Amino acid sequence: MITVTAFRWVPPFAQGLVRDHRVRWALEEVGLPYQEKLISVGPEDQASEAYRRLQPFGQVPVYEEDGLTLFESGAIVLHIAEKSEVLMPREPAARARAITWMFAALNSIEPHIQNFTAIDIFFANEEWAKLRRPSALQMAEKRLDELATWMKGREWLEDRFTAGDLLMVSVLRILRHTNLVAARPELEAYRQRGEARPAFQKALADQLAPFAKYAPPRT
Ligand SMILES: N[C@@H](CCC(=O)N[C@@H](CS)C(=O)NCC(=O)O)C(=O)O
Repeated sequence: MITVTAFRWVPPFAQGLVRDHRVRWALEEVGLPYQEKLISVGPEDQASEAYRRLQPFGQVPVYEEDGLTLFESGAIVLHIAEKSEVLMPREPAARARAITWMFAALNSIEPHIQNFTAIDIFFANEEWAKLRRPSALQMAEKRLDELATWMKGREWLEDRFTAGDLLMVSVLRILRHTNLVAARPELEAYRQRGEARPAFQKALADQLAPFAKYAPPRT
């Protein structure tokens, strides 16, 4: 049985965005059952020697399958995608294009979006963050504009949904605290198409379920 490690609870800003969602989504798309292993945010689980052997950086997700342990959501989604044509075309050129878009999502888009989002979520009141924010926003917007141009007249990044779309939509969702995606109709429609997939919705519900159960008591 496949096991995916996820957090038992995270603060609201992260709920629905934790990177195990991408892995759950991929598993739902290809129809592979899995069980979740829930860990706590904080040193007890994340910094333990046992967990670091699974995930050197103490992060989620971790993926375990028949003695194979993987970390890095992109690598895990690729591993799952290789199991089914649903996420990865068999034809070599189409496969290479799908993988290209996986890297584009994680290398060319996500770092800028994440950098900008971290400023807003974690450092908004810091003086340095106020100075840095405009240029971080500019870089994120540049990439979004370029992606929106590519998406004109397209339903998916290529001629069908692939693991590249799964990661790209996941990355765009990180900006949900802004109107940056909504302001670009091609990207907004694309995001909505991705989120409308039943596999996406199931994965989201499954990530959110423990958060309600393990929410810390209100003070
Ligand atoms: N590049 C990694 C990033 C994983 C990551 O950032 N995980 C976050 C949750 S979305 C995490 O575990 N954060 C806690 C921490 O870094 O201590 C991946 O894609 O798997």
